[in-house]
Amino acid sequence: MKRVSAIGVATALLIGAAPAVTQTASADSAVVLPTIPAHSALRTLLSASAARHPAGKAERRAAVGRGDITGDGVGDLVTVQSGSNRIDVHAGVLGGSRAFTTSTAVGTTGADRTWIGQGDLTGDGNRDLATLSTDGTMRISVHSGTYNGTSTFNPEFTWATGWGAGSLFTLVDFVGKDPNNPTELDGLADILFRYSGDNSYYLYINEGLNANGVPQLANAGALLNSMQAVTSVSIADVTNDGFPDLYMTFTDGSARLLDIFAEQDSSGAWHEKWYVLQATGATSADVHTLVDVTGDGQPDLVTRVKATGELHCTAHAPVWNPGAPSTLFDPAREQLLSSGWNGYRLVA
Ligand SMILES: [Ca+2]
Ligand SMILES: [Ca+2]
Ligand SMILES: [Ca+2]
Repeated sequence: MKRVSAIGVATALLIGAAPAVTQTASADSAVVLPTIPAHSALRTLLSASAARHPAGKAERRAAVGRGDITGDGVGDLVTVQSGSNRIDVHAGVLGGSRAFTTSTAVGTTGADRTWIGQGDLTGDGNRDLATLSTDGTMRISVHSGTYNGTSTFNPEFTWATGWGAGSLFTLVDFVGKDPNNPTELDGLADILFRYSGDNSYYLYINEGLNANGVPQLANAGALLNSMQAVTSVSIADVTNDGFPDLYMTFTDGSARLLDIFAEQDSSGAWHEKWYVLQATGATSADVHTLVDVTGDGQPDLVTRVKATGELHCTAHAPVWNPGAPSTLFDPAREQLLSSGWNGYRLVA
């Protein structure tokens, strides 16, 4: 694993030359699906997990908690308003229609910000904010520990530069920092992103804070190749196996799920599998995020349709059925949460 200082990210990206990408179209797909490179962090993860947990995935331990911003343990949304660039937190409320209807301004960000993300970068259980500027600068605002309007987040600071070639950023506790036991999540949000230089999806592992309180990153390399047809990524454990799954939408309008620990062969090795959750229409929404709205502990699908300003929720099925993947987020269960969301240029 290549260790990088936060400021060395851009250099690391350039040095970390990706393997040659072989384009292969899956037989059941009109789009190129991402593939896991042969000698990648994920392959290592799969084999390490098989060695450590030969009896199966039920032994893997889930995240200690995904954290939130308001402090009640229920996931929240963050937006940046068009024009004013005000940052609002929309409080999650379990049980349905009142979710995200109460908002609180927590600050203002720059007009040059093209992405905002939320995740616990410091490991205290409170989600922090990260933003990306058009010049490739990533800044973070650490949660103060108290949810209190504009004092909720400490002043932002520059975390790293050189991220301009990245897209589809996701902040999520994807692996634990202990290389001997990566499937035990550590509560530290890692960062995943597509690099335009090779269309691969990279994982930078959060190794915790340095003496100055700045999260340190280690480049774990490319998780996936051939990400060019992907239009959004949201990561959460929706198959209930204790390890995050990757929900993606594609240029053909499909929504698909990559379950990393889908099947175990007779030698104990794990294999990933793609599932089609929705064949068409998924890209009518421009924001897709996985957060528990109903309160059953399973992530629901929350989407924003910018054209109508509507925020929708599709409740997670009671049980993940790999034989009927389209039932996971059955469009028949889709509900309107609220309107007026077209005024936000960024949603996370
Ligand atoms: Ca909350
Ligand atoms: Ca935090
Ligand atoms: Ca982590």
